[in-house]
Amino acid sequence: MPHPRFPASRLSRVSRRLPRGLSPAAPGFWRSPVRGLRFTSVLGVVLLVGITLLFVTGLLSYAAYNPGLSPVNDKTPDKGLLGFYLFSWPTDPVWLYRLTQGVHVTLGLALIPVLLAKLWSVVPKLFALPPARSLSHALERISLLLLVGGGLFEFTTGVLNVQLDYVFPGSFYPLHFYGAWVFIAAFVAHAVLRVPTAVRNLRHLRDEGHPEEDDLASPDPAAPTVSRRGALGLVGGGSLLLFVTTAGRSFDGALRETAVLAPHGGPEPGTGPGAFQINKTAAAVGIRAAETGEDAWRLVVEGRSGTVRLARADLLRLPLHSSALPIACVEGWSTADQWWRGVRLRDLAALAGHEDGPPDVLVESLQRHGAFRRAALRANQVADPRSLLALYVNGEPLTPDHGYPARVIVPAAPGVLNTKWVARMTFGDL
Ligand SMILES: Nc1nc2c(c(=O)[nH]1)N[C@H]1C(S)=C(S)[C@@H](COP(=O)(O)O)O[C@H]1N2
Ligand SMILES: [Mo]
Repeated sequence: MPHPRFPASRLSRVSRRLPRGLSPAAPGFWRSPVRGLRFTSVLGVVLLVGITLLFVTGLLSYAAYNPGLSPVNDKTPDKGLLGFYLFSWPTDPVWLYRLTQGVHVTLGLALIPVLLAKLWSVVPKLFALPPARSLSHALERISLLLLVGGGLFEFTTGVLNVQLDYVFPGSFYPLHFYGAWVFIAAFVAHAVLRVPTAVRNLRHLRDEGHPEEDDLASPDPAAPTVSRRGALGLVGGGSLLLFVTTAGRSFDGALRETAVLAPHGGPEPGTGPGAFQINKTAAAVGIRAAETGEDAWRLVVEGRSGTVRLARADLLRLPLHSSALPIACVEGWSTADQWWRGVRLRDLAALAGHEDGPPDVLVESLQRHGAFRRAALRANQVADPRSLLALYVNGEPLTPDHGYPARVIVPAAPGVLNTKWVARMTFGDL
């Protein structure tokens, strides 16, 4: 019997607006008419391509650190078998890391709307009961948990690292690296199971209505407020917006200014020869002018034949060479080629007694604290004639923020290997 204060006509109006089932496990709870196999399939195929590219460029980035070379470079010491693919990172082409890491970070950010839309599109399945109908169903659901959890984890840690500038001191790399393997294992299993369905559904993208056996479509859809194509357009528009407000970080000049969402985007800092992106300023890491002046600073070079101490004036008397090389940071930003001038790393190796082909080198900064005060370079990087201990950039002495009095610059390497404010170089097989 209708409640006296709610006449039958009003009651039915109210109940029409309420979801039929109140529990999210009830099939009628999720009523968006956009959900369905086709919507999920389009997003799934985009993610299949995108995440594969993210995984490959991510593994490349890890390899670019040369983690097998020295514990100093190794951000993931217990990688074990997962390091099976590591190789000596090459020095050609000089823009290699600019490209791989620019793609990794820009694509990762641009895929966020696609990932979220994909999760939204399958969310009813995550609530479905019973939790498992059979062993294979249970396994599938566990793999889905790893997939969803792994995906959210990888995107979140990546964004935090790029946006907040090292919120995970030293621990971001293992988290992101192990997370990537868990995620990709679940992703491959999921892709193998689902790609055939997705492809079948994409063939009929233009058809209206829902394909047969569409277990993602609501059995009781609400009236549409946006078409499926409109919803896809929104997701694509969101991705495009993220793309155009991020990609500029990999370029100079006017294009960089379009990178409004990126922490190291926007206009170049300052003007003049040192006016290109700075990772950490001298002040930020506690480098004082008193320790970098002509009287105070000495470069200590150690090698087979002992120890050599050089003032900046001594370095300037050695043969100087120029190289046009970019800086490319793991955070995805990079600069165009800058003109560096300085002493070849291999000439410094020779000075320390390694005339017959340079070995690896451990480079240490004046900087006393922080993860990036030391880095090891492989013999192939030391041997490259373009690898310098730079004293000048763009025709002027290095600015304090770019590493005065001397910094390393190596072709194709991640920014982190280009140690600033160098104080000591130890040549020898590491
Ligand atoms: N001593 C020292 N060297 C360093 C760093 C640092 O924090 N300390 N940052 C590294 C990183 S992560 C990058 S990307 C480059 C950036 O160089 P730039 O600031 O001259 O652009 O410097 C590298 N060299
Ligand atoms: Mo960096």
